[in-house]
Amino acid sequence: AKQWFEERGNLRKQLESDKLFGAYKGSNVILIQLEAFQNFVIGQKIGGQEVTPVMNKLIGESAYFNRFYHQTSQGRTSDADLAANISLQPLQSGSVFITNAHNKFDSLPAILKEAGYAASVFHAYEGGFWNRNNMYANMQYDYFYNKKDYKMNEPLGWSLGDESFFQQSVDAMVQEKQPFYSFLISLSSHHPYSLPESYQKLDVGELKDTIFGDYLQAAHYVDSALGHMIERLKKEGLWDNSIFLFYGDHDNSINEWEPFESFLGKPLTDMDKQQILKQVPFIVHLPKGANAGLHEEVGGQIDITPTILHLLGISSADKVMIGTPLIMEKPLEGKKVVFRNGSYTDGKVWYKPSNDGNEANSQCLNADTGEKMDLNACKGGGEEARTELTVSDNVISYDLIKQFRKQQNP
Ligand code: GP9
Repeated sequence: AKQWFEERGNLRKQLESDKLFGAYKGSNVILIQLEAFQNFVIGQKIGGQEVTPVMNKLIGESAYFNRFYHQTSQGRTSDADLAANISLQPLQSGSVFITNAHNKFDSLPAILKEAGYAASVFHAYEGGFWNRNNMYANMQYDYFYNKKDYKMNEPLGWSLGDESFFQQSVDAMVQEKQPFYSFLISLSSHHPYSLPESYQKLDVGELKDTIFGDYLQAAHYVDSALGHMIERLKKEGLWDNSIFLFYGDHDNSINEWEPFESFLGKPLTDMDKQQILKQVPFIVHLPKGANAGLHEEVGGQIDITPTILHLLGISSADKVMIGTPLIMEKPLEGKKVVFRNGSYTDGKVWYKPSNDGNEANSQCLNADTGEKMDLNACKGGGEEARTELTVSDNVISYDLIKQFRKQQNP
């Protein structure tokens, strides 16, 4: 495992010669993880209304990744957090936040603090959920703003509405010494998505009172709350000196495809469904709207921390991380996104490992059409995917980062 991570670190080292390495040195970082937010709603309309008008507009002045994937497993929201802030794969079962909260990790907040940043995490729910209290202390956040720190002035669903959650979180950011890292985890768009009638601003027609219709309403509400947060950041003078990023944590667990098809206005192939299930948006707004544009190359949650560190010019060459930076002058060739079940995609192929352990029964599919391809086209990649999962599992299960560091400084 040590050698594998050293090689990955060397690759990131080479990428430091890229022009964007350090281009946003010293900026604040505001990263938002949106609950169950999938990519398929972006740019779509229902009943003539845009589902995500704020995001659609923001995309015009941001880097937007439309082939970006969540890499979660059973640990759901906590797995997304692990991938995004620690750049390791989740375990096959359980949640690393619960099973390995006392490990040594190279976390984004810890690295940023070493570089002189303040680091806080915000989530308006019980601090003990997903063992966050312990995990966040270990990740070295200065402070975890949880339910007890918020005024419950907009009770909604499990807790506080995102509108108020975002505003109260900015209240805290304004007080923070700069530069700061703020990580926010939203909650209002949690399954089963039903919002009070007065919150349902979209006319979803016959989807009204279905779980899918409710999901669209929830996405619309989150989009609007995010818009108000952006206005507020501008007013507080934080917008132009911050890197503002958000992504979805995982799929929405709506397992019937008919409403997706009627919403998207087309029948969906198996590959379409696969892509929809795994794709979450990743949108990066850089100060002054610089480096905006559509990125069609693949990326995943594991790449978020390396991307942020690259833009800030903080080397991650000696850190135990899987990901590679996604915002560079020239995207990395041969980039692959590996999923917990051993699948991977590079944008051209989609590899599906067999369930019976017999590689001959694995499938290599065209990532656009789903057409079967010669398995050899996925062979090397399938092996790389297995290795990535194994080395990540070993690092987590045997707390190897502690040992690596002991070997470096005995
Ligand atoms: C609760 C929230 C929900 O704090 O993060 O997590 P999920 O059920 O989506 O994993």
